[in-house]
Amino acid sequence: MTTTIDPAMSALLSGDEAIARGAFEAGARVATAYPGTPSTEILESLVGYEGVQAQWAPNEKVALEVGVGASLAGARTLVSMKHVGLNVASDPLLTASYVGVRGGLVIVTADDPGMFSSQNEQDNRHYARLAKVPMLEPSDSQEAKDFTIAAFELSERFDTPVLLRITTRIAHSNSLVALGGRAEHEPSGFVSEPAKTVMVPGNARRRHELVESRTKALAEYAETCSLNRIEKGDRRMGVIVSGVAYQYVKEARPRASILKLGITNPLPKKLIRQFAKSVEKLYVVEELDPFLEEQIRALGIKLAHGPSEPKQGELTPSMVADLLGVRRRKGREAAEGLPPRPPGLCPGCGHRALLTAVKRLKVFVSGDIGCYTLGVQPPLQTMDTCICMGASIGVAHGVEKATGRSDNMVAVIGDSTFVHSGITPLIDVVYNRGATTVIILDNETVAMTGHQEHPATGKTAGGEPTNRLSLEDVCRGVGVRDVTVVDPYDVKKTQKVLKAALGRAEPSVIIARRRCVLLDRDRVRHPYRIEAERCVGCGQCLGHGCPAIADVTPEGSRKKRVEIVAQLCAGCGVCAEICPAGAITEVSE
Ligand SMILES: Cc1ncc(C[n+]2csc(CCOP(=O)(O)OP(=O)(O)O)c2C)c(N)n1
Repeated sequence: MTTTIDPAMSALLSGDEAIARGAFEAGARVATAYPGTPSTEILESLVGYEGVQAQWAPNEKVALEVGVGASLAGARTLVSMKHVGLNVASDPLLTASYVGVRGGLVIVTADDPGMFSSQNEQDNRHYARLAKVPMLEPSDSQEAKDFTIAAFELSERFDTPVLLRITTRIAHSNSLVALGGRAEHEPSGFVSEPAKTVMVPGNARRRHELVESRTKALAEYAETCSLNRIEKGDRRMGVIVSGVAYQYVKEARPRASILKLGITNPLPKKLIRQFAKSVEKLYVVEELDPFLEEQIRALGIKLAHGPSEPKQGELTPSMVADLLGVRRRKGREAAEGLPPRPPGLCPGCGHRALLTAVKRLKVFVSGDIGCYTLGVQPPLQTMDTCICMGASIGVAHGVEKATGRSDNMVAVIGDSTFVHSGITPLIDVVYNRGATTVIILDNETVAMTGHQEHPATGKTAGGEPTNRLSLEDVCRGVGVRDVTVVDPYDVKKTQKVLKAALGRAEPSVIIARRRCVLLDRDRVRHPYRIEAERCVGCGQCLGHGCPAIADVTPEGSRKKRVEIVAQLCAGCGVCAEICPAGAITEVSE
């Protein structure tokens, strides 16, 4: 599948933007997603296209369920999420596979090998086999667009949801894309057909039969379709490859013969055998798990390399060059020798203020996923667990049930994460007579993934006003009687409220509400400074890890010397609050 690009009708797009463009051109009517790196920009980009109803869902499961509904009503629908999002959406996915579609249903899973911004690096190609749905893997932005359109067509032709898998490099790399017009697809409307859409066992058994025959038909289709192609080259070396690894193979061995798989589930076995026969030495190059390799070996095909172990981290062009025996001049890797720069909380971040109060209480902190997870780093070090989105409350409740105590621990969870999957575990705490203290860090946005809206911000994906979910009302509604809202900048008061909550024999929720400092940049605040004469050199202001506070202690000195970098200071005043000597003051004009 090669596209000739007319520069006048093209644009430089990231893989994410190209998928959005593909959905638009394919006539998608509905797009729904939950943010997550590296998939977020797909929906953000779709918001800008007329004719597509693009919206954020509270979580990925809901996103997919909305997608299933829209598809069953005949609309072409795109659902996008990061790899771990598919775990959340896996329940509807596995049965949506049985139900099939009416309007094409394309589900994008954006995997993150190397964990640039994720809690694990699972290889979601396994989901395609598990759910028995076709999977397409583009290798650049042009293919990201073309494969999206092809995925809608496949979905309707074979009555199946289609998984489109990208990885961070594809999602976030830009390349030229030929643009086309939109082909409108009028939704047919919902037609009642319980045998197809009501998955009671009797119906599901019949649908399962169809799923198995569908897989056979898809495998047959994969043998000849243009998404899989052989690039004939030097027959001494043949490489089977998909996704971004294709680019690395082309770079390392431009003359090798290549079987480029655009469909990685189900595999075209005859095509693979035919290719294997046509080359002397056969290699499989892939990132993470030996997903293709194991299936190819199971066909009895011999490879030129030994069985691969599951890999960790991203594949790099130099790793592929090594794998294919390319002799390289020893140079430095691009990132070699650079100091590591882990992300940190911003100056003025309300999360830091809140975690400072938590740290002082020396409690066990059941953490969650969001900017506040960065509190695990020194000097704050106020995070004892972090498993997956929404886990903080359940984990805390488990610790409480195991130890019989709730006065020495808190659960911390962000506003978006609470809406995503924190409400049901809070119900569990109430239902099972727990007394866990839950802190919702409400910065009125999804900060971690780049400031998206969510139900408690009162704005839609397009920034229009909508019904605002009240976190207080939700907590009270599920039965928590002790709900308090605090401003985390007020560290002393927050600490007091926290202490009181820990002493209660019932569940408490503290909503620490402070808008994300990056969304509040227009607000004029004066920086703070340290009055050297009053500073006692205790170093307590350094303990909360604000990047605007610099340790300038001369070597050998026991007394700390500290300075505030005015250009970085956001003027939150939290350091002034925690300074025991009153040595930090606001700079007046
Ligand atoms: C299942 C799943 N979906 C999406 C993500 C990506 N992600 C990480 S944190 C986060 C939400 C953070 O928002 P919030 O809880 O409000 O905290 P903030 O970053 O604003 O402090 C998201 C969407 C993820 N890690 N797991």
